[in-house]
Amino acid sequence: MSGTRRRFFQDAAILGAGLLGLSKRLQAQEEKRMPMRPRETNHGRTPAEGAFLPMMTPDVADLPHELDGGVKVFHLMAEPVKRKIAPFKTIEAWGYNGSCPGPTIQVQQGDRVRVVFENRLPESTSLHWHGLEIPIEQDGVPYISQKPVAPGEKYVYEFRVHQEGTFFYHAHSAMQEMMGQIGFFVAHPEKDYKPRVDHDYGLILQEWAVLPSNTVPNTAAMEFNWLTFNGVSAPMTTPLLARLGSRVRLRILNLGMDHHPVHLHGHQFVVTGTEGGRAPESSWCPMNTVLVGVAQARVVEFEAKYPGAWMIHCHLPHHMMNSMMDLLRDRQIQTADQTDVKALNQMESLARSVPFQHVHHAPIAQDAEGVPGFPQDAFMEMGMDEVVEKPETYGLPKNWSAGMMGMMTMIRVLPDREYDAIVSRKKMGSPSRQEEHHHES
Ligand SMILES: [Cu+2]
Repeated sequence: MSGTRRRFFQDAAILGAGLLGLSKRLQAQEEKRMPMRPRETNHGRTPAEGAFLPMMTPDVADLPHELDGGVKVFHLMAEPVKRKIAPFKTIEAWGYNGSCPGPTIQVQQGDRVRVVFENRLPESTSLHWHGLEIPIEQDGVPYISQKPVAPGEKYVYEFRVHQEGTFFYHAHSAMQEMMGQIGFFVAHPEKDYKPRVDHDYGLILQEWAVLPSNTVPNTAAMEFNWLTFNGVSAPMTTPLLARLGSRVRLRILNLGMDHHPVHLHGHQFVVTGTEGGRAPESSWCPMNTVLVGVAQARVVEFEAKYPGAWMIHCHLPHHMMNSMMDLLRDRQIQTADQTDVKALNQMESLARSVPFQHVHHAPIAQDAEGVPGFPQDAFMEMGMDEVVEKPETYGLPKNWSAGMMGMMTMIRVLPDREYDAIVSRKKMGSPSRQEEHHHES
């Protein structure tokens, strides 16, 4: 086997490996989130007066609030966070309330909001409310609008939200942003947008440079080897669910060093809003790929007309992959003196140690070695359906996870019966074992 091909065996192990399951804790949080949830979908039902359809942030919890004389009070703590972004890769990021990205804040236009902020980082920080029109003393810029919040100190932000739209909070310090300090701040409109949607989902786009044998992102790097939606790489990203025939809103938010063209399969969407709020309907035009620039949000809506598991992913080819390094778990691997058999064995032993139970690679031609350029994507596919199994993956085709890497998720458009079956599995809180999976290679 050629050296290049050997390298690809090893890369395959890594790229395939860069992927895994939602923690039980987060899943539990997701189940009990949104006490104000008025409806799951709008199928014939309308939300109660003053209620709104909450946005779901897959793999990230919502921040609960309490009421103090009509003021919605939130408690937010900046702190170091361990985040499992792939089965064998946990990074030491910074975030809020044990989560990276931070928990989602949802309010309604007109609300008065108080955020009691505590700094548990080893250095000073602050909170900036990106896109919100609020008094200068609430703007969260160190030295300009406030004193930096020192380690161990608290700071109280309070303002009325007169806007509607998809906003976010983040530390106003560049390196802290790249350590993961961001979260959604969604302001639902006083009156529902028209047309109304049945599902509302949020995705935060982040990128990380984590060197082999390291767990701490290198915030000075200009090249990124881990790409995440809501803090996890595919196929660890929890699939979005939509009823066949429903209307879906996706809010896509980017805070990193690159712009991401996010593409949806099988459907056309319209951009109905930006980080500045709702866009007039006269500006909507059909698309299926939207460029989400740094510090921007793009809100798109579409009718989920076609059943299937449809990809949602950044279309930059290297963002559809995970680690580009020769990295086997946390050690460098030797590529010399390898044979096909040894390389495959190495993939198998990685699979067992992670553990993802199955290593698959797609068939190759007999004369593959003789074709200049070979291999490209051969040997990158690694099925790990069981490791990333959760109710939302129930019923997907065998080895589905082999086709998902990096900044990628899917929306599963399901007829009522299948949709309801998954929702009831989520309510039971038990992942559903699928049929026995036999390893053919
Ligand atoms: Cu990208």
